Amino acid sequence: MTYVRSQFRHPALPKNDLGYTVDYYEGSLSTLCAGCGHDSISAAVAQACFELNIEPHKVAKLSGIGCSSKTPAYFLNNSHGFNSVHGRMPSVATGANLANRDLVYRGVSGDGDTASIGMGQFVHVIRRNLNMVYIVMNNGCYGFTKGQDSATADTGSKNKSGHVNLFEAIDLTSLSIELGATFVAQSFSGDKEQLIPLIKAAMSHPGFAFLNVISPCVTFNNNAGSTKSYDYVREHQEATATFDFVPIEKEIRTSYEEGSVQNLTMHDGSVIQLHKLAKDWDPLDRLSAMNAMLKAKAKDEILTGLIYLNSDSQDLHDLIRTSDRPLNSLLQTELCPGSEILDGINNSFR
Ligand SMILES: Cc1ncc(C[n+]2csc(CCOP(=O)(O)OP(=O)(O)O)c2C)c(N)n1
Ligand code: SF4
Repeated sequence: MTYVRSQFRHPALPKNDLGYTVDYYEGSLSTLCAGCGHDSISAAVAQACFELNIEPHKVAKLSGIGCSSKTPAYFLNNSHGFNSVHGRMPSVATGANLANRDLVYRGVSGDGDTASIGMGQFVHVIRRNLNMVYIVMNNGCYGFTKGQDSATADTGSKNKSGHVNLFEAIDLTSLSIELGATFVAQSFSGDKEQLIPLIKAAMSHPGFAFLNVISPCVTFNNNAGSTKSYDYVREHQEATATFDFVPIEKEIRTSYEEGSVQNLTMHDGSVIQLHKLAKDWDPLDRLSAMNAMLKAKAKDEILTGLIYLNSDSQDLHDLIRTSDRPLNSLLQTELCPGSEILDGINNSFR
């Protein structure tokens, strides 16, 4: 690990449509262990925002506590950020999003942060369909507190200290489909070809977009016998489809054979192109997505790619019919209906 980052940038570094180079989307130098999967996910987030021409000041990064929750410091230095309390990122995200719907909300959490202390908050943010991207950097352990098994550790998985986990794993991906998440994907930190377009699609989704990313902890859970090690995931990863994300203004060009591609048009007109590999699976059908997850589990496979998309998603603002203008920009005169109308409302409850 090096603590010195060169300030030199090649003058021919490509610029995006806003005139920024990718380093404008980077953050501080990471202090995570060299080889930690979380650093690859941070790099993928920066690359996705660069390619999508996102203005960093239009993004809010939120997290809980853990090595994973430290990562927002390592991408998008020019964005808003809030490193909250262990497991409590969803409620902070909900408050921020309700106050200002004009930002892109990106939550980062760990499997400990989400599947144990934060489980109550996680399930409720899903049912409310908050418009945010929620990334779990899933290493099956509590990296930050020295590698104890987390609730996503698979039954029979062995950690570095030789302890074998006896308990059933919580499968966050299946759980989020069950609870009504409207965009659900699964990926691996070592597969940036798949991860970057998935992050881009998640950011274009109007509603709760969940990304469960297996992200090996090289220090505490990368040993033989672990089911969240680099070797195990590479051997058991089973992609549902190869995946392209075509933003709204770009022309769709495909090199796939006709008939083998499924185009999923998103709310804003951008398109997800799926070249399907998995048979008997329809990403627009919740039951089919659940079945695909169960079948993969029975075969010890880790299904990756876009698992489920609800293209009719209505986010929390749509559901509770808030104003199109962000609430934090409304004046008191616009917010207060006046005592006559308030009296009428009060009388209607009598
Ligand atoms: C209320 C509270 N309880 C416990 C802790 C201790 N603690 C800090 S991080 C963490 C778990 C981190 O694991 P995970 O979310 O999986 O992230 P990782 O470090 O593996 O990326 C725990 C138990 C805490 N900071 N606050
Ligand atoms: S302890 Fe594990 S999760 Fe934490 S930085 Fe190191 S490798 Fe990553």
